[in-house]
Amino acid sequence: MEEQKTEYEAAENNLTADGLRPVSTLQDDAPSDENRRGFLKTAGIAALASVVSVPFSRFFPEGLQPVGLAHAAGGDMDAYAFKDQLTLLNDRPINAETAAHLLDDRVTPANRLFIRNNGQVPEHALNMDASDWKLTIDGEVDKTIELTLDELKSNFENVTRQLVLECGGNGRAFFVPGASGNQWTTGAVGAPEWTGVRMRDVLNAAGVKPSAVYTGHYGNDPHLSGDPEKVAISRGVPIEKAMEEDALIVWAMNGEDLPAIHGFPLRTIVPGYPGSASQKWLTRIWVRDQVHDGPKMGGYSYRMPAYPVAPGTEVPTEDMVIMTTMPVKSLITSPATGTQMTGKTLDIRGHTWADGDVASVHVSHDFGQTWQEAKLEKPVNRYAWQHFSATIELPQAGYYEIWSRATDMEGRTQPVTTPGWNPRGYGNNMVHRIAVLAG
Ligand SMILES: Nc1nc2c(c(=O)[nH]1)N[C@H]1C(S)=C(S)[C@@H](COP(=O)(O)O)O[C@H]1N2
Ligand SMILES: [Mo]
Repeated sequence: MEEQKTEYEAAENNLTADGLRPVSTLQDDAPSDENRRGFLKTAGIAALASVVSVPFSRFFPEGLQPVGLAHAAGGDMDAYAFKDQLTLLNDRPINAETAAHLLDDRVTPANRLFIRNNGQVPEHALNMDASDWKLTIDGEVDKTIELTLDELKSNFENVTRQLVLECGGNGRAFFVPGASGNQWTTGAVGAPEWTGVRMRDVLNAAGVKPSAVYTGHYGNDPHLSGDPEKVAISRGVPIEKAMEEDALIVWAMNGEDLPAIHGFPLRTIVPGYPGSASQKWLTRIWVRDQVHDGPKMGGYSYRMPAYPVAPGTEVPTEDMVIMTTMPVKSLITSPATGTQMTGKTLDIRGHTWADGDVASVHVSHDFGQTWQEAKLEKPVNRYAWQHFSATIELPQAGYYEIWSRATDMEGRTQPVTTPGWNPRGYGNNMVHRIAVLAG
């Protein structure tokens, strides 16, 4: 791959496919001249500046934040500072996504994992202080239990798994008419390696009663309003999902403590479900005898129409049902969209995931008129993403879109356009598209 990379030049002419932002200008390994590098390294700042409008911020020296920006969202911005070139969609609460080519690593590094916050980062997390941390399991259990972090780590079998975390709203930006919420394009997804314990082991230690039907997860992130009575978000999953082998309570990402902004010291990871089931700053799991009704479980939040609706329909909320499994998807992570190549032979690679294994990935260079099967690797474990690669011989010099389309074990495949419009723009798993110039 190294060789191919050096053949590429980032296109200067903002190559885009419809709905694709040009990310060629963010590619950190392609251009060589010094000015350009300077620009590239401050691209993150430029992205920040676009939110609060700091003129000329793109010329700031590397590592320097424009004055006033660091405290735009209190200490939360400090907790964000370690991120590498994410696209900031909102700074209060912080929401940021990762350009596809920055997700090229097999295991997503912490500094390239998207951020989805509904509230503020709690103070104890900002200070990386877990000394008084306790996790409570209560509700439909034989006995309420309270565990310290040390007890959690030593009383249960520790497991390490690579698991995909994806926001239910990933892809929202492509729906027409648009849906309110963070305008995620393709980057609200990642697959770090998580270490923790199985949720079921912890629930079983409390003794799950037959009356249990759902979990309710609580963290201690302050509501945006600062009102201590208000909960930023509290979602849960059917008890059968919580009892699955790969539903975890974790304290580490890629072998290190969870970063403050990703839930230090503890969070759930419920793979296969929308990311909102993976509660950060976890303090309590309330086992419920009914479907959990915490904030963001009702209305249009993480819910889809029970039947197909015409785009723009005002669906009555009683006709909305809770999203469960996330659909099959793929992402081309190399080359970056907007790449200009010198030859006509294109090596591409990326990741694919589903609720279970992916059966196949196909790629197209002609808008889906013909498809070629990609090489697909097995996942390192269930719910990890799988890697695919392909060599595409382009017929002649010119502009191409490269599409990737994955198919799951049930034969469900990614649509070439946005699937089922819904009020909040969830579950968009349309094919991934990048643009390249050949020759
Ligand atoms: N306590 C708490 N947990 C939370 C959230 C939140 O705002 N507060 N956001 C949820 C949503 S919607 C998503 S997609 C994931 C994002 O996890 P990340 O920020 O670590 O990528 O966290 C989930 N867990
Ligand atoms: Mo989310």
